[in-house]
Amino acid sequence: LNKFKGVIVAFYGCYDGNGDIDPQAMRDLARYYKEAGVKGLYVGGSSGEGMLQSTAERKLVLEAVMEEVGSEMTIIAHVGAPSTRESVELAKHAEAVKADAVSAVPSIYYRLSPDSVEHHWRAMIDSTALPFIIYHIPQLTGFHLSTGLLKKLSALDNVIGVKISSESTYELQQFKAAGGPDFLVLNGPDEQYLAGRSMGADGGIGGTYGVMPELFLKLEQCIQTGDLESAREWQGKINEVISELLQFPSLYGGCKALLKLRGLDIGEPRLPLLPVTDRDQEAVARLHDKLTEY
Ligand code: HMN
Repeated sequence: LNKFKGVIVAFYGCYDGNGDIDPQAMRDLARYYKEAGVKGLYVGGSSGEGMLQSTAERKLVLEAVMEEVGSEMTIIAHVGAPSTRESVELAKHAEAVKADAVSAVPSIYYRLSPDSVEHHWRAMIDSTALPFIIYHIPQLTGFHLSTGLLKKLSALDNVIGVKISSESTYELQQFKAAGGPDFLVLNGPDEQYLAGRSMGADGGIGGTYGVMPELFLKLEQCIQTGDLESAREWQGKINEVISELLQFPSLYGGCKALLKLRGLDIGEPRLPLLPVTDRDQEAVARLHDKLTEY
């Protein structure tokens, strides 16, 4: 399970000037993370805008990432789609291109019973031999995973862990206790990486890691060596950046504008996620300067 522990970057959607998927930009971005020392990528999740892409596009994205870094990094494919049918299709595709694991949110839009969500996840879990990581993000999906259902699912052989993006470290601890020592718990809220790790998370998957991978790697390093004071300092610096990013018209618009100043042009987020405006450029540049100081 070690390959899933630590800092896993939630990979961004990469588009060209027409708003189409840009495989070359995907490859460049994946290579950039590999060179920064990141161990794994979470592809097609919230940060990857998977929910805003067609099934064919999502396959293209995963293929580009696999071709570039599939043999060098841990690749978790987020395959959750509104319908079970498409989620299963994407899970099978992830297995065919040799991703290391699949992961999925519950179906979105309809109010679903726990039975329904269980069924949805089970269909994906049973459709491949790949490890499965449950994705719990109730503020976006509207579905609140109970510790009971988590316990039931964690007993299945393929289910190796949960990515928990709810902002409760109590719930995180409860999930860890329910899953047992060999069950992975991955922290979702980047602002609470240190808190999540101290309450039992084995690492994290995050949407802001991608603009400052070095800082998250340093933070993780401090946690591993038990240097809590430095860890708190790094988390503080990270949170200054996140607080500013959250001021932009969309978080990912801000992240992409920032990466552009680092020489990585991955386009704008797909609408309805808004890009930054001309007015925001100054703030982006200030943030970029701040990051280069660290
Ligand atoms: C993903 O699935 O791509 C992300 O890892 C999701 C991740 O948990 C993010 N949560 C949300 O977007 C709600 C966080 O990284 C979040 O962006 C960050 O903590 C800033 O608030």
